[in-house]
Amino acid sequence: MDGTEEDTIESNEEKGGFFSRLKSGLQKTRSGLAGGIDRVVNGPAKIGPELWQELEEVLLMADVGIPAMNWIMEELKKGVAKSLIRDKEGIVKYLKELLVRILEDVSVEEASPAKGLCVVLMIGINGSGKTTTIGKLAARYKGEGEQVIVAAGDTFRAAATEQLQAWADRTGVTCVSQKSGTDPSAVAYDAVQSAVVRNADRVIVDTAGRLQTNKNLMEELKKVKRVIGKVVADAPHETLLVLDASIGQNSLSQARLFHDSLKVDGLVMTKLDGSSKGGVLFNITRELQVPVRYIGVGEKVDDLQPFDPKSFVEALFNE
Ligand SMILES: Nc1nc2c(ncn2[C@@H]2O[C@H](COP(=O)(O)OP(=O)(O)OP(=O)(O)O)[C@@H](O)[C@H]2O)c(=O)[nH]1
Ligand SMILES: [Mg+2]
Repeated sequence: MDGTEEDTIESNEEKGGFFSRLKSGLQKTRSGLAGGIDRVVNGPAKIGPELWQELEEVLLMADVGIPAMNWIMEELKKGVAKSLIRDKEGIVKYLKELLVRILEDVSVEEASPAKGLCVVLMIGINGSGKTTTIGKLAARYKGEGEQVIVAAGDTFRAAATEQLQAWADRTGVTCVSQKSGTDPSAVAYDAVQSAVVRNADRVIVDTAGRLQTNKNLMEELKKVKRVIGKVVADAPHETLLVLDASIGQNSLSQARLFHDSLKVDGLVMTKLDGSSKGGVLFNITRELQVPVRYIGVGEKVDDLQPFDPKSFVEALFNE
């Protein structure tokens, strides 16, 4: 066996590992969404109003949301009218394609610059998983050979800096921080400045996450964004909103608020492990037209992966 083959097998195994964790993490969402669809399709109703009604209910119960549900139902009916769907099994196949389409229609390439420094700003309410995600991302990019700096921009919560510093120590990246209570935009400024000086590849800026209803938070984050742009003209290259999947529809209203104030480039869905509300991902993607970039299925460093619409839908439907 030559090196290339070994590499392929190894990376497949890695994928398999994450895929099976994703599958087991999505178990609750799967039993609600795919399980519900399965019951409807294998039930007595023939293709027609009763079956459509039952499918609508399953989609809504799974947190897919009304707009996405309406679109899916319209497309399914069109599929039947055009004879693309001929039987009830055909419904499942078509529905999976529609779900993938919702996620793929917005999945654009990561907006990092072709070369040079990439600045990532991480935002989201408290407890959503920002700091943990930064730790996981730092490890990932470091592993790809990048020089990574993380910035402790959450100067509000006690121990936030220590938490990020611990991730930095564990992954062997530099953490830029200042004392508690410092203006977070000053920390971000310093971090980006020192990244420029050191010729680093990536800066990931952590932020505080008090409740989104707190207007000051949005103003503070806007300032951080502005200040970063003063050091590097087109930075931040990526503003990533971290959302806790387990809170279901609430994450949609959070996402709207953050997107309105800060223009989000991508989403990170954390805590998909054990959540029954994974369906909300379709709702948010479709409404905001913002792609999911990463998904988290656990607390460990390798429990974060770039988001792939097809594998996600596969994991949702396959036992
Ligand atoms: N099960 C699970 N837990 C996660 C995941 N991502 C983060 N967590 C946990 O969620 C908790 C909160 O994560 P943090 O990274 O501290 O969240 P934060 O957004 O930085 O919170 P604040 O700093 O308070 O704003 C921690 O206990 C993490 O270990 C995930 O994908 N799955
Ligand atoms: Mg934090």
